[in-house]
Amino acid sequence: MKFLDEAKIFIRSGNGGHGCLSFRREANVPLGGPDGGNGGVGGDILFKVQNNLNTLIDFRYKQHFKAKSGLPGMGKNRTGQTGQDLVIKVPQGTQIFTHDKKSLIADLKDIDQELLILKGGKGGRGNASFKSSTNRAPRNIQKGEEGEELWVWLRLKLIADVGIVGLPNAGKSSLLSKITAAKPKVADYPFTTLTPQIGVVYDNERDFVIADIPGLIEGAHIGVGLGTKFLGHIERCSILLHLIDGNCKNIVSSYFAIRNEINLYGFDLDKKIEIVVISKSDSITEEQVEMQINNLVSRTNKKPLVISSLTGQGCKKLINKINNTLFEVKQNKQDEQEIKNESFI
Ligand SMILES: Nc1nc2c(ncn2[C@@H]2O[C@H](COP(=O)(O)OP(=O)(O)OP(=O)(O)O)[C@@H](O)[C@H]2O)c(=O)[nH]1
Ligand SMILES: [Mg+2]
Repeated sequence: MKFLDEAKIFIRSGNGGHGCLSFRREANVPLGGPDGGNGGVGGDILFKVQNNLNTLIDFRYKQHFKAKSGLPGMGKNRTGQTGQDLVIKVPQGTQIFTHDKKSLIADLKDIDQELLILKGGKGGRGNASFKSSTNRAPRNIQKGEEGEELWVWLRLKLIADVGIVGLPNAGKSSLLSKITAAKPKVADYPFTTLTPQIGVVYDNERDFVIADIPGLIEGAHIGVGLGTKFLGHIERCSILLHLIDGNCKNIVSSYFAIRNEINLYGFDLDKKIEIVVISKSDSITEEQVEMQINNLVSRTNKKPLVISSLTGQGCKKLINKINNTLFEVKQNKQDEQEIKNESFI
């Protein structure tokens, strides 16, 4: 799966129903008069922010969205049925742009926020509504108004739950491809990954989104390597997964090289929960693993997890750890919100 943060879709509101041409016809009622009802209003196109969505992937499979048209008016002064609105569900943070991507139509920031984008066409007037003192039997009707249509771009700033950070070649993309369906480029040279990649980990309905960004090197914050321009993609993550190559000569300096860049970047990135992971365990001996762990713990007090994306060793444990941590983060956020609400009362 490619990093999907854009989708182009076609939207169309419903047409209004036509007005009806009809006259009252009943036994013993001569000159019954006009009784054609108005057409129904066409359905609107609305966008709604949905809590459990994280990507725009659904729009890869469906690009055309049309609201229902209003039905025509009928005799006996009956108004046509209103066309049903179409509510398009999008993830929080979705922005809607015009087809040329030049102007922003809407910025959907809040959960449950709902926004009307295209209004359905008005229903046409039936002949009954044209009746006047001078024209008692009008034969004119009005057609329903056409719905509006538009191609729009949806854009989503990547909101991953977990962001993988690490030096180039640490095995970040390999991990992403091991635990998600994403197929990022993996190669034995630094800066293989040039743009952020995203994947979804499906774990017994506790899914989470994980982002892989290009490797960081010392001085990234002043633009060395690919700089820190991709760190923006993980500003909203709850967890940073700090991956360190088990083969590295000095695990402590590798660890601090990345921590330093994170600290210097700002935007509270350094306050995020960090899970430290030693990668490529299959390529080193158990003694070397032990040594790397001890070195790291003695200097940083961080107990790392150990994985291999090649054999899958430790990956399940890592997923559990991430899920439990995400659960705690959500719980804490909820508690904070409740405390805020209580103090408000
Ligand atoms: N033996 C072994 N090799 C691995 C493992 N994970 C990654 N590698 C190798 O390490 C090299 C770098 O892997 P990538 O996944 O591209 O590393 P990256 O951190 O995404 O690199 P950049 O995108 O350049 O920052 C590749 O040659 C991988 O095959 C692992 O678990 N075991
Ligand atoms: Mg990579």
